[in-house]
Amino acid sequence: MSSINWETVKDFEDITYKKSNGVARIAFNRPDVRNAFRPKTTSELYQAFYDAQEDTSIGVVLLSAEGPSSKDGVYSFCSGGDQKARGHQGYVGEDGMHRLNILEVQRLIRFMPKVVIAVVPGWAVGGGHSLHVVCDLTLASKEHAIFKQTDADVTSFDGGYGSAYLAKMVGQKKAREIFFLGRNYSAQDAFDMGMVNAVIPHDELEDTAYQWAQEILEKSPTSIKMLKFAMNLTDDGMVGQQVFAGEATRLAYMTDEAKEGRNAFLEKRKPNFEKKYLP
Ligand code: S0N
Repeated sequence: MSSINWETVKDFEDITYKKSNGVARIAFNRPDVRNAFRPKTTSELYQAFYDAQEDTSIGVVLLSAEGPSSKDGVYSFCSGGDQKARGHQGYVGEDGMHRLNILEVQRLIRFMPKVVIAVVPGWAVGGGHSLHVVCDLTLASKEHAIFKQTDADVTSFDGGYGSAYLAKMVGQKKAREIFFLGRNYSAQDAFDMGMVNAVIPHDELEDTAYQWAQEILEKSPTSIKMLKFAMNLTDDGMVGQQVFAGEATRLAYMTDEAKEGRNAFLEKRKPNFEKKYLP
């Protein structure tokens, strides 16, 4: 039983969203379908992640899952796209529109200036596997976590972070094995491959994730943000550079030079930068 004093932020249908002491917890809440996501789920995920990103009291986000299933007691993190919500052109929302909005959630996780930890209590499959890959850290239940890629079984595949970035993480041969054979891997297998940071006894999983978050919260927020963006940059091309450079600009705004540049413009005079060319 977890001792964390979570406070619900907002009632959603497909997810739960809570906060406690600098940590946000966003959790899938469709355990009877192994926490598969439909367009409503991804829309709610986006809203919750965006709120966590904008909340200056939040430094770490846990992406977790409710469970186990009421039908058979099985735990899951997420089984990817809901195959029942799939039409001929992709996943269909309640409004009849086809969307690929899980990729927007992936990008929010990837580019948000805060650490996101995947807390995997059970199955992490298909697009659910890809979500753990895109998170900054992954903690997995020793007893119940199973990692599996079914994308090539159901012709609903992630050719972005879920596969190509996974290959950077575990190596090309292993990534190809994971996708081409679609086997089950235990938490220990995933740890040995380098895609899981720690294997945790199931009953301690959430408390451990919260503890990791508290340790991260003791560090310098600017350093954590710049380190995350620096580590992303080499794999994210010009967008990675844009995100990193945006933060460099924000830091530059805090200098006397920046104040002088702005003031000179507003006062219609030439700026005096005092010519301090630091080495
Ligand atoms: C998770 C698995 C391995 C669990 O097996 P297990 O324990 O034997 O349970 P089941 O009896 O199979 O399932 C229990 C109940 O849950 C339902 N269910 C499970 N998964 C799903 C699902 N994904 N969608 C809908 N329902 C699901 C079962 O039907 C069953 O229900 P009942 O009790 O009523 O019979 C196993 O369940 C499994 O393999 N699941 C399917 C995993 C899968 O193939 N997921 C899709 C993979 N693809 C993606 O996720 C693509 C994601 C995506 O959207 C995307 C990504 C990148 C770029 C584009 C896109 C895009 O939008 O297309």
